[in-house]
Amino acid sequence: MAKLKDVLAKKFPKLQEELKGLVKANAGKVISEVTVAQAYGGMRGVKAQICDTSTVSPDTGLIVRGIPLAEITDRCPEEMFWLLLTGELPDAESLKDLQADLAARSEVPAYVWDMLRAMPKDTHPMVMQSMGVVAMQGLSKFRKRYDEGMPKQEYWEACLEDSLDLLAKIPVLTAGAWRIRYEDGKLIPRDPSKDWSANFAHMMGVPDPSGHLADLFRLYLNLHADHESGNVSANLCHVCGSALSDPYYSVAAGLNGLAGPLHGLANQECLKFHETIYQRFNGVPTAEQLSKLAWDTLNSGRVIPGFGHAVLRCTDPRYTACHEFGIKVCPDEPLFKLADLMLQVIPGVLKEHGKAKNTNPNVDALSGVLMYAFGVKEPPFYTAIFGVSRAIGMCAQMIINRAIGTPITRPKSVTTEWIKQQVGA
Ligand code: HAX
Repeated sequence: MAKLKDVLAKKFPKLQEELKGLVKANAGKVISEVTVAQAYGGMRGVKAQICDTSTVSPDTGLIVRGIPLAEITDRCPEEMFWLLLTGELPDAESLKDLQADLAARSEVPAYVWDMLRAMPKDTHPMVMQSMGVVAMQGLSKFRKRYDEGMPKQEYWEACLEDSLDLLAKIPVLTAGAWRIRYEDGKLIPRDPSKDWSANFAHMMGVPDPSGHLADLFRLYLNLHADHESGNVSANLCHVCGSALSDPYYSVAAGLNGLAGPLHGLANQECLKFHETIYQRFNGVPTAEQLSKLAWDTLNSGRVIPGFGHAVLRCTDPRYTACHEFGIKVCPDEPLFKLADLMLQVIPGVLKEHGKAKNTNPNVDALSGVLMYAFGVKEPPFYTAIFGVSRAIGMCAQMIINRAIGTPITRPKSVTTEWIKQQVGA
């Protein structure tokens, strides 16, 4: 049995030494160039940030510490956290120890519930989640120790402490937000016999006689944890944390980016898209009807949610894992059938349209459909579930960044006038 902190305490000094040597020996070597199109185009493809937890290959998708995602979809989110941080999967005893540690840290302060209850009834769940996280900033051990003069070598330990606290509390906070926003407001206490994701399902209180919702959460919260560090949520957390803002501030920054419709909110948009189609056609439309509707959407200047990706050029393996789950447990659900029709029709339409570089479905194409099938019928909540999972990756990346002394992020911006002079325009 190993304790996560002890494993990291052994690994980090070696990593620090290795990186020091690597940078010293190769400081001037060029690893990337930036074109004018990239500078104006969201820095797509510019290699200028380090992330060792995971990498996204355009052709195969997410690879976690060298392991393709498809090989670890049966693991639980706590194992994913351990893997992201250490590069290895925990043994059964070490996993139990981490789970017990999380359980002991899970209490959310009463003032947070008061704050959530005081919000207007129509507050978006992402606002509740983000504000709930940032409202707990007063608990930050990183902040307290920094104020006491903590030396740099100890940053990662304080960051780990805060991350464990935050990861323990965020499912409780988010399930509570569900209860306040969509149910009678009465909170459901944790069940000590259940693990992190099963407890999340339990505390939401959605009836789950088949156990499929708990299984779905376990899969979903595992799949969405990390996607290297260039995506909006991880990148925002990375930048915010680089100023030594503590994990509460930094994860909240990431969650605010996740709330954008081109990123994490796409799962809400996607389910709404499915619902609209289903209502309009009073069931699953024909392929021709769906194709026409997709063209109308594109011609009116809107995107088709759940398709395309900034990096991937293949079907997202996270989509594939959700699809396999759906085939197993709810193949006859009407919205699942519609999602399958979308899979057959939309890539062809996007190809003919000729703009999207990737016409395949992404992670958000199916997750809402599955949540809906098992009783979570409020699309605005889907991104908050994503947030519970993404906090895992954001925290893992932040702990490593504090361990390797990643400095404050400060790329150089240039003016359009400078670009014109540079290219001789
Ligand atoms: N529907 C319509 N148009 C699309 C499209 C889609 N699904 N995907 C890409 N395009 C368009 C882009 O809007 C862009 O158009 P303009 O040239 O007019 O600006 C063009 O095709 C080229 O885009 P791209 O290079 O292929 O893709 P980007 O890197 O610019 O954007 C997005 C990637 C994910 C934002 C994009 O594919 C999109 O908007 N998809 C729909 C929203 C969505 O599903 N988002 C979730 C992505 C996964 C994720 O991060 N989840 O959290």
